[in-house]
Amino acid sequence: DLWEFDPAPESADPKLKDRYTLFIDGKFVAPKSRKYFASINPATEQPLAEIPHASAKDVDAAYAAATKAAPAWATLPGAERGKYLYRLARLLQDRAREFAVAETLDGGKPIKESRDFDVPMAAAHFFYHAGWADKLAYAFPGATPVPHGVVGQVIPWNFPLLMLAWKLAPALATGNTVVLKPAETTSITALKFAEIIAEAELPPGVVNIVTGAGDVGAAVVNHPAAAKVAFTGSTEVGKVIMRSTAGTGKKLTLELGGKAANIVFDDAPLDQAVEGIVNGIFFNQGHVCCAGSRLLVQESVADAVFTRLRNRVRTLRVGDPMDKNTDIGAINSKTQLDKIAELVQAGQDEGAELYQPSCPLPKKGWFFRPSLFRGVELSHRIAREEVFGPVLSILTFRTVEEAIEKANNTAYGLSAGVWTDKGSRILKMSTALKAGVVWANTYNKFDPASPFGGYKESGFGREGGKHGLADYVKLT
Ligand code: TXE
Repeated sequence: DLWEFDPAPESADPKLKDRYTLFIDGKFVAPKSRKYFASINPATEQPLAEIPHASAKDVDAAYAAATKAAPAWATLPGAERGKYLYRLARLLQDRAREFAVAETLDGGKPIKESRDFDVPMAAAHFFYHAGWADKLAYAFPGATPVPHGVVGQVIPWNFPLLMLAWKLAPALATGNTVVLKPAETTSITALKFAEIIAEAELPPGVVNIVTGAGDVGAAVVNHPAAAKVAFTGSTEVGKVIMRSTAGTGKKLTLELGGKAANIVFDDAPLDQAVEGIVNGIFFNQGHVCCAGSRLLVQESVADAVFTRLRNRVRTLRVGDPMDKNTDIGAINSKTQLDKIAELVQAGQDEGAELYQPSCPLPKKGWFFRPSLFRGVELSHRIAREEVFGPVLSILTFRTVEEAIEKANNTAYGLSAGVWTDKGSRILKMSTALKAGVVWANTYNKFDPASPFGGYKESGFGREGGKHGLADYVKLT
């Protein structure tokens, strides 16, 4: 029997509809701690489900299972591993609607995004990496790629299912086994994905999912059985992880925060650019590490762009994430809402000019109006710190050189956007900008075949594409 049900854990709240279990060694198990916490629907502030708070013993059990499963998984013919990945992708497609609803209820993002982006992109990552599983020799000509063994992975709350796919798919394709921890505010789709792993009959222990807060994340990262650690989250925690793994021999990749410049030149198609700016900052409420949160606009078109932007922002629908017409859903947590409000206040205190449409907000739930700041200086906190919310800081420039200087004047370096009619300028900018991803005349365009990752304090390592595989193998 896969289900191990603890009939009366101390903290169980009878009001909650669902109680989830951990997934360890192919079994759905109650946490040894007997502790649970509630996952809250950010659009209603109502509890949705009980999530296990794993103890150190649960993390030990997960690593023991992953260690036991590692040799057989590593030596399984690549084509066989590929079949499992194809199965995961297809089973996710079969349950796409259920996953989209769960993602939206748990995280607050608009259903049209989880339905059209998160879930299909997650499936696409499994399909793409399934194709690599038996072709690794071609990815690394002249060398033999060997998996690290057991990988510890910690993921954030902004793209819960998609980040799980970004982490699991390359690890499994290359023959590693995994202990994964989702973020505490958004664990539901990861725990539902455990059901898909069981249904796909992956060998027990190949993937283990443990839930809980930062203490569980730290236990996953610092476990001696982890040969590699992959983390996506805040730069602050990334630095802690870098220090705690230093000298352990663990291979580490970090995908951290960002403060991307979205640069509009005066020869750009302005209507198209405005759509790209809106998508760049308001997609997923701005809870996006590569969000185009600094608009750099050439002075001669600054007023025209602002007017169009303001008119466009007035039409955005903020509210119930389950409504198919909603553009901006709920802010993921009260903590994040407070952080956004604090930075918006700082922007006003430092002298930038705030514009917000007067759209009504739902009475219950955590919502924030789309916000535009004009007159922002590079020294302002809203130009330097990651807001991770629907807040755009607008700066201006005169020359190409000034645009490059301002765009690179940040501790981060994850992504950037360039809007111009000149191909030569796109080429120049794509090498001059110190960012891992540079989009031209588009924004937030993703493909499993394209490597994604940062410069500077945005982290290191790449996810996606052939380059993403490299971080999951040793070359001998
Ligand atoms: O992130 P944390 P938070 C940024 C964004 C946001 C800020 C804070 O600016 O406002 O970070 O968000 C786990 N060892 N990003 O506090 O804490 C945690 O349980 C190991 C950008 O939610 O970094 C969760 O699973 N793990 C980012 C994951 O780390 C630890 C996405 C991320 O949480 C840990 C999210 C520890 N010591 C936030 N402490 C992006 N790059 O997309 C916490 N965790």
